[in-house]
Amino acid sequence: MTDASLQREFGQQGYAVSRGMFSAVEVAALTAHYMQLNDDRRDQGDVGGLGEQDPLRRYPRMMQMHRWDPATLQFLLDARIGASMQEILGKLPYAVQTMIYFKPPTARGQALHQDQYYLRVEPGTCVAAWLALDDCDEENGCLQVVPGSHQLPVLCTVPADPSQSFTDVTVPLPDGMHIAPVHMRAGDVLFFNGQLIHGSFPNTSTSRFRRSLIGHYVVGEAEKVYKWYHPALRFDGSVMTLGESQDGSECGVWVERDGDKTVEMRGKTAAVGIAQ
Ligand SMILES: O=C(O)CCC(=O)C(=O)O
Repeated sequence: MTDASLQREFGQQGYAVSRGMFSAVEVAALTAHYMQLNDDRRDQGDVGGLGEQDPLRRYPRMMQMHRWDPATLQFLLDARIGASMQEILGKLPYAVQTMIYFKPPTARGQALHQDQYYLRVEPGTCVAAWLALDDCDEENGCLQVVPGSHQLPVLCTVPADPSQSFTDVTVPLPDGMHIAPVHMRAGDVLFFNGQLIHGSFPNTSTSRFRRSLIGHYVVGEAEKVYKWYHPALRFDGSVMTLGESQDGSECGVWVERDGDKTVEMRGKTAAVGIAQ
């Protein structure tokens, strides 16, 4: 995809995939690096609420590794990601978060959500760069998106199904709203808008991991971000001082009007315990 079509697709659908941005050699090195980190620092992963038999207990998601791991910082500030972001957004964003998902065979997914619910960027929104470290499809729990949902405001959350999701909240979708799997090859990078509804279903494979390395960014116009995401970094690594956004901003609920579902801003966002 050319930079111009990346920008067009991102604008229309709320997401776009840049194919083969990272080489097979880079993907192999990153995968080996994070498997080693999992061996060394698994105790620092996100294991809250997982049962003894849960495969995610052995391979928990890790977050904010760029604060102590130079390889993750290098990924977060990668010039190729910066160039695509510049093309998509018209202005370089600030980097605020990293995550690695190992999603081993039979692991649960993460219920549908909007990242902006957590990052609470003001003004504007956040953007993700999601690097596939494995080929991914429905079998191993690829990312699922609701095309066009980036046009929606932030929705109020409801409880998620804990048999399918390791996180406990989701956003309700009206009947008939279309959820699309994003098939990717290792090395592809998916860019998506912080308002886009996305998540993933369980990994139903008994042998395939679905690892992904993720950077989250806030748009260059941002003045505030939620407390878990400081400091924000420019692509040259220098710190950009942003204010802290607060709990209690409005969120939307679906209501029926003239036979159609529409969103009304009737709720308030609550405190979020950890970064997501
Ligand atoms: O990879 C997944 O299953 C979910 C990732 C996600 O929600 C995110 O990157 O914001």
